[in-house]
Amino acid sequence: MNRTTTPWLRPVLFALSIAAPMPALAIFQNGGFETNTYTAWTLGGGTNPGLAGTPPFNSASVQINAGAAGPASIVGSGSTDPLAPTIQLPRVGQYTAKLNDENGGALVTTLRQTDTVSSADIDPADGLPHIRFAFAPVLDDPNHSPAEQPYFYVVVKNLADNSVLFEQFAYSGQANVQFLQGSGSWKYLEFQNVDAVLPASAVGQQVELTVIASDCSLGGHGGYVYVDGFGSAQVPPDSGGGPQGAPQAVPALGPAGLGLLGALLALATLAMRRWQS
Ligand SMILES: [Ca+2]
Repeated sequence: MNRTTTPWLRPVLFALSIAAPMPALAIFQNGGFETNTYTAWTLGGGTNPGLAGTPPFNSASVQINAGAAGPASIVGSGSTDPLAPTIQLPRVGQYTAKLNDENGGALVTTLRQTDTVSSADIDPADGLPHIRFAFAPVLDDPNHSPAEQPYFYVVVKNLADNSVLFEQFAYSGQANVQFLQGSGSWKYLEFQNVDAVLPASAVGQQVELTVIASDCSLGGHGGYVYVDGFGSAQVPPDSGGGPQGAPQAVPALGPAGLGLLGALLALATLAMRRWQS
C-alpha cells in the first residue's frame, strides 16, 4: 500500500487480502509416478465376471467381483515391451505405471485418486479446467465375445453428484479402435494423449479418477495398460528416441455436450462480469 491509503481502509484491505484464495496446486499428486511408487494413489481390483450388456460399453457395464486385486508395477528407464515393441517406455520422466500384466486369471486392477479441481487446472487457452494424461493399452485378443474380452476403462466422476465428466473405454479387438498388431495374438496402441475438458463448474469440486485394466473374463488371457502424466498440464512429447507409430485414437464416450455447456457457462460468466464492472 502507498502512504496515501486512508487509515480506516487498511483493515478492510487486510481482510480482503487474507480472503484472497491461496495459490492452488494442480490436480493429482504423484501423477507421473516419479516417486517410483503408487504413493497418493489407491490400487484395488477383484475378478472380472464379464461386462454387462452389449457394446457400446460404459461405466454401467463394468463389473468387478470381490477377490484378490490384479497386479500393478512401475516400469523405469530402459524398459521395453516385447508384446508391444513400438511403445516407448517410460512415457514421461523416469517412471510409468503398469496396471495388470501379461497373465490371465480374470483379474481386474483399479487405480484411483480423488482430488479437487482448482483454478490451477484451468487452461488459459479456453478458460476451462482440463485433466490430461497418456495411456497405452496392451491387450490379448482371444476373440471371445466383446463382453468377455480384456479391456481398458478410464472415468472421471464428479463426487458431488456422481456424474460422469469423462470416460473412455476400449476392449481388445474393438472394431472402431485401430489396434496395432503386437506379438502373437496381442493387440496394443501407442501412447494416446487424453485431454478431458471439464465444465467450468468443476472448479472447487472433488473429482475421482479411476483407471481399470482387466483380463478376459474366462480366465485364460491377460491385458494391461500403461498410464502416465496425470495432471492438468499438456503431456510432454514422447521421451523415447525410437520410431513413433501414428497415434490411433480411441473414441471417447463423453462428454462433448458437457464441454460445450462448460464453454457456454464460461462465456456467460465473462459477460456477467463485464456487465457488473
Ligand atoms: Ca512418469
